[in-house]
Amino acid sequence: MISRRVWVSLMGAAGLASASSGALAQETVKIGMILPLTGPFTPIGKQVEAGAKLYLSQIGGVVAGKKIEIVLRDDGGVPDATKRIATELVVNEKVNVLAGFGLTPLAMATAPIATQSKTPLVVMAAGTTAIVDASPFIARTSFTQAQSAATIADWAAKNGIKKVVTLVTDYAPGIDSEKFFSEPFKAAGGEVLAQLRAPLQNPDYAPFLQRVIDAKPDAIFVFVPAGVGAALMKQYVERGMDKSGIRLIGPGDITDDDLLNGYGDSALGVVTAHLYSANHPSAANKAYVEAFKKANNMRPNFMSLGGYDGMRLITEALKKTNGATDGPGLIAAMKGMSWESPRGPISIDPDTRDIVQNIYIRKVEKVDGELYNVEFETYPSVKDPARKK
Ligand code: VNL
Repeated sequence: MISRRVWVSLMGAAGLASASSGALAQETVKIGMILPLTGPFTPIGKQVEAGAKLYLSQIGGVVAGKKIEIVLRDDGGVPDATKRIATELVVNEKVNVLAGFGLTPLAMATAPIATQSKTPLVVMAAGTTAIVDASPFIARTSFTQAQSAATIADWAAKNGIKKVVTLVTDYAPGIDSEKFFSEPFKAAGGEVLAQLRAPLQNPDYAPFLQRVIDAKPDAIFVFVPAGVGAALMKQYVERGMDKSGIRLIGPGDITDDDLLNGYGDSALGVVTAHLYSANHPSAANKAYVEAFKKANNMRPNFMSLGGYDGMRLITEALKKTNGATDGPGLIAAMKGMSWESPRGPISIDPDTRDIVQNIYIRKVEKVDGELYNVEFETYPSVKDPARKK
């Protein structure tokens, strides 16, 4: 924790420094982007970075007469590092906006800095509902776990799935996934036989999957964070669960476009609910996938959209303020914005600053020799169900 006194003096020093650095500083808007670019969650950082940079290059890097500069930093996925880097970016680099945040604890650790320094903070990856409540300066362009969890609950209950065991990674977005699947699923007449939680660090899924097999459910509902789903998928297949009649369902983190093709045919038929598929059939998405692949030599996954749309949110807000960068003005400009993203139509809820978006039900299928999540049903304009009274 930074004490209030130290904070005020740091900010005072920063103010003096910026006053003397003159006009040049005003011509550039700095976006401090903090992402995991080393460690197990590197793929998340890479996707968000690639999405953000693609959007910026497409608009030529200038908005409202100001040059937009991304100041990129690696936190290795460690909350203390995220917080320290955010402080450094605000105080020394004088960034106008903070952005990125690959996992919930990283966004949560940084929220007080956004509040204290009145710096808008755009969450481009993390998905726990509580994040946007942690500071009035936070807006989100990624997703909430509840959006996908509640949607797959509705779909499962209507499609002959009666008994489910849930298995989630034991941290905030996993707990949200478990709760916002189980509650609506039970309300719709479904039965949750067991709720299992695996550790975030070095999980061994074998004992959990054995308990699932013993419980004989119709389906296992799974949430694991993006980028690390392969270990679970491998054990699911090794135990023959793909052939045992226990279906795998969940939010789409486990079949994210980064990993999916590596799973092989055992992933065929897995049904998930999520905000994005690289296979999403729209002109905007075809153009996005093509440009993204050309620039990065990989498929965009759902995390990339948080970066792409996040840069759009920031730069459109700057247009609205005619380039003014004061925090309260920028965050006010972000509220209520809407546009067509490669994922479909999205908006920023003016009351919560959270994203509203379509959630699609998708099935893993082979398209032109590659595995994709093929969308077959749409739940339009889903507001975070965790907020409904
Ligand atoms: C989170 C949620 C992270 C969903 C994820 O991947 C994910 C989070 C790293 O809020 O921490 O797929």
